[in-house]
Amino acid sequence: MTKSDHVALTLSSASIAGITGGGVGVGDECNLSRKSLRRSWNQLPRCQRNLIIMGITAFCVTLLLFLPGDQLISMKDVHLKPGAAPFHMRRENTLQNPHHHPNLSPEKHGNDLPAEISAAVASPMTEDRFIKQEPSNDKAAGNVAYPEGNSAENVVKLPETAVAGNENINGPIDIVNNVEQPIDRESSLPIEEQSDMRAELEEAIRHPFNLAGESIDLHLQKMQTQLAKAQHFHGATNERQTAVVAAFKHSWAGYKKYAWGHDNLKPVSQTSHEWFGLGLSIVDSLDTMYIMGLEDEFNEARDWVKDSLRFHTSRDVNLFEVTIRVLGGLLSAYHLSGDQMFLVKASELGNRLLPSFLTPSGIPYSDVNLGESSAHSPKWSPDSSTSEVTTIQLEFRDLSRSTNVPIYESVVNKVNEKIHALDKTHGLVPIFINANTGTFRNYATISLGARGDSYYEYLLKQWIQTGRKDNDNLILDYMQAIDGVLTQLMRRTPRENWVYIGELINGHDFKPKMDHLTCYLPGTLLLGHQNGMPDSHLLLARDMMDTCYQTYIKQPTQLAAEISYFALNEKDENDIYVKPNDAHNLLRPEFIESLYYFYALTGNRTYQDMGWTIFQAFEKHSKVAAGYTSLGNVKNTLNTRMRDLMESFWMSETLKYFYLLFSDNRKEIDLEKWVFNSEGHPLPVYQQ
Ligand code: DMJ
Repeated sequence: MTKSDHVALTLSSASIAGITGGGVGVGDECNLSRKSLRRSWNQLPRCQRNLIIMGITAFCVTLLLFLPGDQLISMKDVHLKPGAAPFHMRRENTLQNPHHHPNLSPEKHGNDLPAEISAAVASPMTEDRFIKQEPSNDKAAGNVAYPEGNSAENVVKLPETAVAGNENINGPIDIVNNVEQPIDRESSLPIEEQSDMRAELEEAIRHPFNLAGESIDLHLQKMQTQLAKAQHFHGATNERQTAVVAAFKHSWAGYKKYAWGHDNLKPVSQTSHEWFGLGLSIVDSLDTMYIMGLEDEFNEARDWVKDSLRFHTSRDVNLFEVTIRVLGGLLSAYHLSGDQMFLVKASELGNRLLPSFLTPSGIPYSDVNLGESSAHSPKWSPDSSTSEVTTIQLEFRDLSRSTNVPIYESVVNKVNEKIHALDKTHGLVPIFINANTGTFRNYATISLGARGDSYYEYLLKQWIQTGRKDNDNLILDYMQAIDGVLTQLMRRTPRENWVYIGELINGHDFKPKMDHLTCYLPGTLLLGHQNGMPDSHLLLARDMMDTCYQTYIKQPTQLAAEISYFALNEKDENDIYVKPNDAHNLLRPEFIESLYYFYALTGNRTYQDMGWTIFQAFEKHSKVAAGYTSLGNVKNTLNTRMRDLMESFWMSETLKYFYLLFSDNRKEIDLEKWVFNSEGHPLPVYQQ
């Protein structure tokens, strides 16, 4: 028989069917056909054999790709014994088991993607560690091409097309990343200290009304000498400050009349808005009233805090928001007024926030139930926002220093250490982090706007709070991050040369988009420069001030939009533009905050004039009968589309920074002695 005969015989499916369907006994028949097939196969030219193998492989891959994810999952559930599947499938199996971790369930994950894609987004390092934890009989099972180390070919990479251009934080990337990764149990603390810390943490959670094993009151009585002393403020001294105080009083009156005890005022409908049920507007406004010299208003707010602020309701709250607004508000009121009641409340709240830190990695969960002493990841994602877990440190540290109880500072220092140890992109961080694994989400956006902003702010401010030590990781990370901003995120517009900070979508694709939130940066950069940071920071700060101001005055209302875009080249009609869906203004403070730092640190009154222009724009477009409202559209003076919400940061931050900006005494708050938290609450600077 010639080779070609064999080819003709063995490759014809009809022939194969004929052999297997003949009258010979089944065993013999199979042996015969197997031998004949093998012989025929061996006689095929190598290139034909390769072609056939490639064809079969392509067929199998196509089949797998078109099978829906749930079919894949059920397939593996049925067929795969433990350790007998490719590693990504086995991990998927673990994921689907809701008992694997109390905070993970299939519903929470919503992971209906094929297992391959889920596996593909896990980090290389993580993937490698996971493989090493698998049972050793996998190899014997013969189904796994087992990687031995962390070599390039062992790394499963996400295909570019799977993520490119996907910028929706609630979109497919979130689903893809609903993957539990291995837990990093490493800690820089020695084992005994770790378990001491854990015991202290659990003790504080079990007894929210105690400090260091005794009642909060008793504990604070014993440390009487260290308690805060009241600061003196003289009230408005000029017309502009008086106008700001009037704006505050108008806001407060509306809140008092229509929303007293609730979180926020809805000034158009003249009703209230509840978020956490913690009287946010009252607690957030305490120090503003104290600084403005509004004694009556301060006292009525104080009485409400004393008699009505309770933390035992079973309700999920956001750790970050409650920390910066309520814990920060109480601590600041305590330090400014010297009233110990605020510290008592802050201590109880601090204890009730601690369950967030009971995570495998030490990176806190985003949501905590104050009444139930439980915490979990956000409902929509397994990840916490990076800015949120890194913007609680000033407050927790201050609580420890004020009460002489170290646990609050210990838990946030641990977060600092964890974040410091993670790989970054030129010092810049992805905007999502997993509290279970302690790792950043792969391919997450890098931004100095939403979910990234105050990571950078708190690096500098924590360093200032703790006495500005040389070679401190906080300041080293800050300097590296600002270098990253300068080299990776900063751009100029083509015609008018406006400097702006863009974003890196998926961690690498530049997008010329800047949130209004980013306009806190010039103020922080200037504060850093004042404290010894390089001149490049100052130059960027100045340029950013100009750009942020443009985002206001280029709009017909002279109010900035939530998000601005910038021309990449001359084909774009305008150098700065706003898309219709981004045209809202929420009464945010960031640019006013930066104006305040520029005035306070330079004494240049030009910044006051810039602020006055903006203050008048708020008066014109946002003021309504019962307060000040957010707007839906800053692009049309005749159609501003009032949104009917006055967020607590209007009274806490925006009006406070306006008031301090217009002060005749630019050191009304001495920035050598005080550091503002992210919600505009001044806290004392410590010597170490
Ligand atoms: C405030 O709650 C804080 O300033 C926070 O850091 C960012 N968002 C708002 C104000 O815009």
